[in-house]
Formats: sequence, structure tokens, C-alpha cells
Amino acid sequence: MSKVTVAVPDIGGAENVDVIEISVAIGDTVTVDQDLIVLETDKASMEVPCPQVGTVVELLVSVGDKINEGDAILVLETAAVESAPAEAPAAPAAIAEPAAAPAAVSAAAASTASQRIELTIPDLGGADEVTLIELCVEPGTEVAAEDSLLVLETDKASMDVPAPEAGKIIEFKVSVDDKVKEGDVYAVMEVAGAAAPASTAVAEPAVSAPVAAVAPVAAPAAPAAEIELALPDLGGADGVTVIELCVAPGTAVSAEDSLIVLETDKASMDVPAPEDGILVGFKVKEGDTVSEGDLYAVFKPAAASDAVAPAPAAPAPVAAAPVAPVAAPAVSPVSENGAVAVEEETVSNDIYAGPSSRRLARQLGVDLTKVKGTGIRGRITKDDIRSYVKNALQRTEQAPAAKAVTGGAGIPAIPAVDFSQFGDIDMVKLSKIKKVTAANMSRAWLNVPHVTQFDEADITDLEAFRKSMKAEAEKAGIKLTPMPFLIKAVAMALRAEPSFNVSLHHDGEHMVHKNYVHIGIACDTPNGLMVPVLRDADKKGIYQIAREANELIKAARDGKLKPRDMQGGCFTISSLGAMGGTAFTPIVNAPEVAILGVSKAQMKPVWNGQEFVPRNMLPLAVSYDHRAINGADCGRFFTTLVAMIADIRRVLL
Ligand code: CAO
Repeated sequence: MSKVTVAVPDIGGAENVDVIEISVAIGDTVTVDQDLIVLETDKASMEVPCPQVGTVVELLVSVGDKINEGDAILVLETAAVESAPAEAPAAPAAIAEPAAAPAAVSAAAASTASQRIELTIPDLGGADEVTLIELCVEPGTEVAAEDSLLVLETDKASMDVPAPEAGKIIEFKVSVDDKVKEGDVYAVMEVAGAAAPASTAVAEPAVSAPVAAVAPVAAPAAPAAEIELALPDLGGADGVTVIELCVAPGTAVSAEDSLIVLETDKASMDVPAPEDGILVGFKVKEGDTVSEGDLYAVFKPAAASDAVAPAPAAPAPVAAAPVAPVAAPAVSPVSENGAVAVEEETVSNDIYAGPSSRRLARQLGVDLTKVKGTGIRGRITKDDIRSYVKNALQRTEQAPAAKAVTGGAGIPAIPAVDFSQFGDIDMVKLSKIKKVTAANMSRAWLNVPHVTQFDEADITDLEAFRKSMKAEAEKAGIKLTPMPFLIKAVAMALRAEPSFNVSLHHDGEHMVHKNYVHIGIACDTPNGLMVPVLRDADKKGIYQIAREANELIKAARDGKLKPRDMQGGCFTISSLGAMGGTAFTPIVNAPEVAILGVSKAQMKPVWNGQEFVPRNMLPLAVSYDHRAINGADCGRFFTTLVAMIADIRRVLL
């Protein structure tokens, strides 16, 4: 065992750098390249990797400390036989400057095997130094030829640097936010077979950065004061795609403002305005394929533009009309959902994202102006896009308007309460039926926009008739309560008013009209509320309905209903008449679209046009799903129903 002190490596001359994160704790076993701490200046942050395997035995810095190159960070206990110097300045070697890293282009076979090659930064189109903004893979990753390894960026362009061939990335020699230039070694790669020649190790991006390459050319054909802008050096790339037009025709722009964004499969670049002026119009549109020298816009330099109208006549028929400014992207499938769109906010009109992120966004139909970047300096990463899509999908699933028929509502849960703090309680487990009922009620209540309409039916004559038939019915073994009459009246009212005998199809596109009439009977049972279904009530007589209803109610109370006995209802009747109450608002038993609530009948004085007469009045309530039924439909249905109950002979008509 020996102890090694890990020190701050070369940090590019930066001084008093903040320690913003300690990534390990005392006792941790660490491996080579594992992050130990994170440092940050106002320009960059860097992770300090571990130079060798060991166990952290002492931390010598804390978050908030300011440290410099060579400062001790922590002490490692290693398995090495020979002890390292007490204050070993060994760390720098582990950071960015590997032993014998050649300054120039890649050379084959740097380290262990002859198959290892060093990868160097390719031609940057004349740009001096560019910033490394993303390492696309982890050391140890197997990559295919052309897989992106790095993303580089100037203030005007970003580019992916692809793998020159298939292999395994052994290590990166660079870190995010490093400045790199052509020829810098950035990674060591293990490739199959013999060492690759140096040239194969140099990745050639499809498009080089057009940093100093903007080339407005005076257009001979253009009217005085207007010039046509030509595309700059594209690093030899042909067939580059126009992916964004950044300003609307007629817009005043400043020098260096982005006018269009071009993209190959490996790089994207902004093409900036050459000077202050007015972008008169575009000669290209999004999706066009362009090459160096192509005329892409008509531009009026500020010096020449006194007062140019917002849409001056372009010298050539420019493609101004169909151009959408970048702030109004055409594609946003997520925001097609109204409910979601309301919640969406445009985060930024300046899209700061690399080509691979832009490509992913296009594949997923994501509007990048709405994505918040969490990368360095607010850059949009692929993870940002994925999180955006995930969140959008979750919101869509929760948005009732998005799924008017099948959806739910993301309402906050009722907080948990410990009732025992207020007094003695007993906890009784819910029966399965009660749990199912609770779920069904919540589902119906949250999904169905309910309207409840009230009325009274004069059952004086009905009750007189029922009572006159009771003894006869009893002889036939039938208990004749008001319920069979209500079932028959409802069945015939549904026949007369078929707009109530429907269900919304779950696809949200259709209404299911039913040519059968099955009536659900809400039953209070010892196990909870159950709703057996009496089939074809429109085709049955009162005695048969009464007999079947009694059997179903008994089976419900005895817990003997079969699943089929509870399926297929068109409409439910819930009667609390035997219990009392003047009115209640029943919940629609979805996917049925309406329910009848029956309260306790009472003798009431009713004006017959000449005098008040005592009548037995039955309070009724119809709740209906306002997605499927309009108030006028309910008015018709309810009037028909009340008339049938008041004069039961009407069910024969
Ligand atoms: N007004 C006054 N009296 C009424 C009445 C009314 N609306 N409805 C029934 N009665 C009387 C009956 O006349 C009967 O007495 P008689 O036969 O001697 O005249 C007595 O009350 C008992 O009737 P019942 O309740 O046994 O029979 P029913 O067919 O009317 O009802 C059932 C059966 C299953 C609907 C009922 O027992 C029940 O369980 N209701 C509860 C429904 C429920 O819980 N719904 C959920 C509410 S929230 O949606």
C-alpha cells in the first residue's frame, strides 16, 4: 500500500478556480479517469479525473475553495508497492497531457498495441481555435465509422467530428470547453487489425466552420443599393440543406446576425449577415439543397437603405412569401394538442444546439425554440430534447381536452391524514366491490361532463294501479314495487328518444347507437353498490320485468351475480325512494350516457287549473353526459318519460 496525493492538473493558466463539486467521498474506491472534483471558471468547467486506481483516504479541498494548478486535491491509497512522493505532482499527467502526446497530426501506435491510433482535429475551414462543446461517447465505447465523437463550435457554427473508422475509444485527450485547433490530438482509438495510417485517423467533417467565410457578392443584376448574398466556403461540402431561415423578409439586421442555418449530417452552421442592413428576401427556402456560391438572399446594406419598405420588390423573384421566420416553426406535433399548447412557452428564439441535437429534434418533430437548454451556456443537448418530449407526452396524457373520451385528469391527490391524531379510529379494509366502485365513480366523475335535470312525475294513478295489482302479483310470486314500472317506462322512453340510447366510442370519432334496450338497476348490497342489468326491457311485460328485477336484486345482495349480469347496460335507474330524500344528482354509469335518480314520492298540492288537488309526486333527476347529449335532447326524453310514468298506458303506444 502506498499513498498518492492527486494535484490540480494544467488548467490552461487559469488561477483561483472555484471547486464547484466534490464527486467522491472518503472511503470511495476510485478508478482511472473517474471524476474526482469539478472546477469552474467564468468560462469553463472541467472535471478532474483520477490518475490511478485507489481508495480516497483524505480530501484536501472543499466546495467553494479556490485552487490553482499543482494544488493538492486529495490523497489516494493505492496498491502500488513503491510509494509515490508525498506531494506527488502526478495528477497533471492524468488530465489532458498524456505522456508523449505528439503535437502534430496523429501517429499510429501511441501506447500499448499497434492497433491504437491517435485522432486529430480535422480541417476547421480556417478557424483558428474552436471550442469543444460535447464529447459524444464515453471512453471504452465501441463506435462505428462516422459516429460522432466530438462536437466543436465557434460562435457561428457547430460541427460533429466523426470517427474515421470503427473501433473503441480508449481515451479522450480533451475535455469539454477546451479550445482546439486543427491537428490537435483529441482521442486515442483502438482499431481492428494493423495500425491505421495517420491519414485515416483524421476525421473530415462534412462542413467546415464558415467563421471567416461569409462572402456577400455584389449582384450585377440587382438594382442599385441591393446586393445578393452568396453562400460562403462550405469546406468543400456540396448539397448542404437549408434548415432554417432566421429572419422574416423586410427585417433590419445587424452585422453577424444569423440569416440562415445550413446543415449536413455532421455539422450545422449559421450564415451571418455581412453588415448592418435589411434582409429584403430569400432566394432559398427551408429544405433546399445549396452549395458554395449559391445566391441565397437579397440584402440592402444599411449604408444604402434609407427607408426600405418592409417588402420591397426583390430584383429576382425571391422565395420570400413561403418563408417562415424561425420563431414560428411549422412543426410541433405536441402543440397540436390544444391543452398542451396552452402550457407551452417559447423559451428562446435563438436556438443554441449542435447538429445532432437539431437532427434529433427534427426526427421527433420538436420545436427547439420551446426547449430549455441545460448544456454549457444554455446549449440544448439531446437529453434536453428527450426530457421535453417525455414531459410533453405526460402532459398530453393528463390533458382532459386531449382525450375527451378516454382520458383522465391530472388532479392533485388528496393529502394523507392520520385521523388517529383526532380520536379513536378503526381501519376496515375495503371490499373489492367498494374499491371497484370507487374507481368507476372517479373515472365517470372526472371524464364525463355531467348535467342534471330535475322533474316530478305524478304517480297517483300509477300507484293506484300498482296497489290494485299487488295481490294478484303476489299470487304469482311477484313483488310489485314501483321499480318495474320505472324500468318499463324508461325502456320505452329510450325507444322514443334514441339519442339517449348511445355511447361515445373510445376512439373519440364515433357515436355508438344501440338497437337494444338493457336497463341497469343500482342495488344497495352488503358488499357495496352493484348494478345488475335487465336485458331487453322494452320487449318485456311488467310482471316479467318485476320477476327478473327481483331475481337480479336478490342475486346482487347474495353476491351471486355473474359478470354478464352486470354488462351491457344502456341506462341505469338508481332509486333511493324507499330510503327518502327529495332529490339527488346521480353519477352517469359510463360508458352509458345517462342515469335516472328516483327520490321519495310525496303527496303534494298540485294546481289542476282550477284548484289545488292532492297528488302523489315522484321526484326524478336525470344526469347525462353532455358530450353525447344536448339539453334539448334531455328535455324531450324527460318529458316523454314523465308522461309515461304519469299514465303508464302510454308505454303501449
Ligand atoms: N317513493 C316512495 N316509496 C317508494 C319509492 C319511492 N320512490 N320506491 C319504493 N318505494 C317503496 C315501495 O313502494 C316499497 O314499499 P311497498 O311495496 O310496500 O309499497 C318499499 O319502498 C321498498 O321498495 P324496494 O326498495 O324494496 O323496492 P324497489 O324495487 O323500489 O327498489 C332497489 C329496489 C334495488 C332499487 C333498492 O332496494 C335499492 O337498493 N336502492 C338503492 C339504490 C342505490 O343505492 N343507488 C345509489 C345511489 S347513488 O347513485
